[in-house]
Formats: sequence, C-alpha cells, structure tokens
Amino acid sequence: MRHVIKCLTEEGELNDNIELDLSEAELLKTYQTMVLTRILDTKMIALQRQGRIGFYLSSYGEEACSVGSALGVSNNDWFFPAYREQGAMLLKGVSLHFIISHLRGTSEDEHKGRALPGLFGCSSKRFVAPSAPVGTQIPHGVGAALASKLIGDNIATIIYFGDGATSSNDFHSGLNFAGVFKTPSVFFCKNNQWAISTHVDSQTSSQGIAVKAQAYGFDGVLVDGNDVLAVYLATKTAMENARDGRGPTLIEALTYRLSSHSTSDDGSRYQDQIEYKKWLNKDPIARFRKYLNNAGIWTVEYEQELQEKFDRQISDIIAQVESSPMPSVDTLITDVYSEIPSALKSDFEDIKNI
Ligand SMILES: Cc1ncc(C[n+]2csc(CCOP(=O)(O)OP(=O)(O)O)c2C)c(N)n1
Ligand SMILES: [Mg+2]
Repeated sequence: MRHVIKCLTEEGELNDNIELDLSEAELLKTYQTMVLTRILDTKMIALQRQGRIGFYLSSYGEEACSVGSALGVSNNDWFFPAYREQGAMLLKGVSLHFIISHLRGTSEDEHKGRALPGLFGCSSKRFVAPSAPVGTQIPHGVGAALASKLIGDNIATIIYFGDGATSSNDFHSGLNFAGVFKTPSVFFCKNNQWAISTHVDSQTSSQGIAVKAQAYGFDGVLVDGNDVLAVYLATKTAMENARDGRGPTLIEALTYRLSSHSTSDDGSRYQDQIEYKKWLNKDPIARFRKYLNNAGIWTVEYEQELQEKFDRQISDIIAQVESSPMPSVDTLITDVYSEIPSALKSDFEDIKNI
C-alpha cells in the first residue's frame, strides 16, 4: 500500500497536525479559481461543439492539481505546463481574455493563432508554451532550472506532465539530468490514470510514479490530487527545497480524468463506468467546499453569486474575443523570417489575395 499525503478527509475535515498558513482570503481565492476553471472548461467545450473554437483539452476533475500546485509556486518561479494547467494560469493572473483569445486564435493571441489550442504559454506570467510531443517540456524545464542554478537567481521551475509522459525518453533523461546536476526543478506528474485510452496500469510496472524518483537520486512523494490543500503543501515544500539548493522532487498527484482526453475523444467508450462514478464522487471542488463550509466561510448564496458572476464574465469575454480580428497574413512570417524568402513570395501573395 503506497502512502498518500492528504490534508482533508472526504468530508472536508482537516487532518490533525496540519499547519496551514493560508488566510481566509487566500482560501477563497483558491476556491474561486477552481470554480472558475470548471466553468471555463464547460463553456469552452460548448464553444468547440458549436464550431467557435477548434479544439479543447479540459481539466475537469483535476482542478485541485493545477490550482493547488500553483498556489505553492512563487511569482518569480517559471512554469513549464502541459495542456491542462488552465487553473494554474488563472491563479497566477493570466486573464480569461488572454486564454480565450488564444483558443480562438485571434490577433490578440500571444501565439498568433499558430499553436494547437491548449498548448500555450503566457510570457508575462512565466508560463512557457509546451511543444506538442508529449513530455518535451520536461528537459526544457530542467535546462531552465540549470540556468537559474548557474546564474544564482534563486528561481525554481515547476514542470507539469501526465502519467503517459512518464513513458517518454524525455521523462527519463530530464529526471536523470536533474538528479545528477541537482537542478532546482519540481516535477509535477498529474496521474489522472489515462493517456488518451491507455490506462496507467499499462504504462508502467512500478508501484506508481513517485517511486521512480529513487532511481534518479531524489525524493518522490505521492499526494492526493483531489485534495487541494495537500497538493499546495507538497508543492510549496518541494519548491522551497529546490530554491534552497536541496535538489529536485517528483510529485505524483493521484487524480482521475473526468473529461474525455480532448474534444476529439469520447472517454465513455473505454473508461470503466463504475470506476468513473467512483471518482465523480471524489470531486475536488466539492471536497474543498465542505471544508470551507465547515470553517464558516462558504454559503449557498455565495456559491450562486460566484457561479452567476463567472458565467456572465466568461460570456462577455467570449463576445469581445469573437469581435476581434484574426491575425494578419503578415504574421505567417513574423518571428520566423525578417523578410519573406523568395521561394515563399508567390504563395504569400496568393494567400493575401484570398
Ligand atoms: C510523443 C507523442 N506521442 C503521442 C502523442 C499523442 N498524445 C497526445 S496527448 C497523449 C496522452 C498523454 O497522456 P498523459 O501524459 O497521461 O497526459 P493527460 O492527457 O492524461 O493529461 C498522447 C498519447 C504526442 N502528442 N506525442
Ligand atoms: Mg494522464
């Protein structure tokens, strides 16, 4: 039986001996961000179904992982996300307008409409855009951490990836390099138990993911990924250790993918429905809500106001984004060529005249 770090019981009671350093305002901001993330996911799936955005990757069920981990990361640290970290972005102040502009690929998209919707970063908030091949952000984040160590700027990196990515070469080379050079990096594995239709049991024959850290010479911890406070405390400790020169940590956050892999997938065709329902009952938002209710800082009226406010806010931003122009044809070469190469000139002119 593996030891799982937990702070909250299923009933939202704080376990004994947990020292929580969060103010009431911080607790509420955390909760609000989890709720906002879920509403954003729901509305973006609807938008994709209506053909108004091309593709979407939801974080349904995994909100405690993204929001709780980001809460443990300081504003100077760098994020190397995968593609379900919208909650971390929202917590760190990436705006809804920024995210929805990216998904729609308008002229206000930082990636100029070139990136697959969902594979994006935000330079001002220190989120580096991931590449499409699974796991490639792992060595990127380790390299950035090594640079910080050499410069001595006291910055750590947090690198997100899924259970499926642990089978990539980049996972093994990234963690090995981090162990040898003691880079200030934290590896945050969201074990949502699925890599599209491949169950985690077919991904590895080791006892979960956290244990793999031993082979690379640093600590691995298993945390309840549906317990936002446990995720926060584990990440905060790991980031502090990284910054203070105590080396990397691998965090395995055990959760479950309640959405399909993407809007191009139907998880109900392969996810066991009994198992699915079991995890539906472990909803991370409901669990945290029980805690806030027990603490006397959540009410039904508050919830209703929150839901209505976020629903309206997102709808207003969708309307703004949909009235924004698409990127100009010139942006096909911006950041790529200083001037159009002669071989592309006629293609470029043809596109301009469409
Ligand atoms: C090298 C590579 N192989 C396959 C794919 C196709 N692919 C995209 S996401 C994905 C599953 C990744 O699963 P996991 O790492 O568990 O992340 P999750 O989607 O569960 O968050 C796969 C196989 C890819 N993008 N890159
Ligand atoms: Mg997965």
